[in-house]
Amino acid sequence: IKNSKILVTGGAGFIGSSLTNKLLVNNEVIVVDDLSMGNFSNLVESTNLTKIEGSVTDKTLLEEIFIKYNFDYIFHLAAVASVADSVARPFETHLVNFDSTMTILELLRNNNNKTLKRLVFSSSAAVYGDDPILPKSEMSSIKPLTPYAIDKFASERMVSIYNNLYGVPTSATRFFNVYGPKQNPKSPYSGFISILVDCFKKNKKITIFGNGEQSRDFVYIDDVVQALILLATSEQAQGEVYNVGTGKQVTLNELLGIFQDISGKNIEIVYAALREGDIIHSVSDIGKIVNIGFENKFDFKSGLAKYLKYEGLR
Ligand code: UD2
Repeated sequence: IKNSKILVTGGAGFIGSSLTNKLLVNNEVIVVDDLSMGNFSNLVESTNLTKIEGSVTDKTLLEEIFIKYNFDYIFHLAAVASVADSVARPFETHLVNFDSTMTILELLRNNNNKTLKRLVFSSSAAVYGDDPILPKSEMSSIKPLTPYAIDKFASERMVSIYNNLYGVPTSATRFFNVYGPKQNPKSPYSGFISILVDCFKKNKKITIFGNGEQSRDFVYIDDVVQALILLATSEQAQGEVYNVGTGKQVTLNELLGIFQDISGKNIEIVYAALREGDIIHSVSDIGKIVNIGFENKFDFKSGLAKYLKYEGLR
């Protein structure tokens, strides 16, 4: 993507800031973030960058932004990413995780979106729920089990329907477990790897919920940024949803072993009861996105090695 005007909601967060820093090299980027999990210090300084502190639930703010700018691309990444938070506050998180998508879609429909080439919505593997059939492909059954998963699925369907009915060009991703620099470890429901690194730096024990034999498809942030840009620019991707993962699963115990190998240090582990609602295994089928040109640049070991180098742990 070059010489474009781009909106990144949640652009100060983990995935949003990584994407924005990459886009800023050749484009003008407007970031909207309420700084609930993100931080503007995640972003590089650039004359191409406009930072707006505000919430995507603020319709007046979004209206003003859409009047001021004609975007070529929009990446809607702002969300309450904690599944547990959605269970505790279903109504509030619905405003962020679903209503904001509707607001953006309506603004685009009413503006006749003359310049927009693509809106990319970020959904989640949470839409698959706890169906034990693996790997999860885009054709797998959908079993959203939490307000978070319902809102992600509804948003993902809604952007597709605005594409089909109103000609608003959209695509959607279903992220598996994303990790890498700038992931905020502050919540107990932050990414496991960010919590592990944080515990390690602070000399704290890591708690493993269950026996550590549960597995996830951990995908490195650079590959996720690559996937987002691919979905924004691929003609074939218009109106479609894609898994973003590696297609490989790693158990938490394996992960700890690799972590200790790379860092050369031991980490103290405490075992606790399995988290309620935790799924045991999760892994993506990435055939669909590979078909449009995606290729992981990082496997789990090389991704974790790059992350630990960034953190100064190797
Ligand atoms: C991920 C997403 C979530 C949603 C979900 C869909 C992240 C951060 N969360 O949740 O937004 O999309 O997938 O299925 O990517 N664990 C520990 N100790 C800890 C923290 C976690 O043992 O201190 C375990 C946890 O019980 C789970 C595994 O580590 O078995 C991964 O946990 P997570 O919170 O990183 O991600 P997940 O898959 O629950």
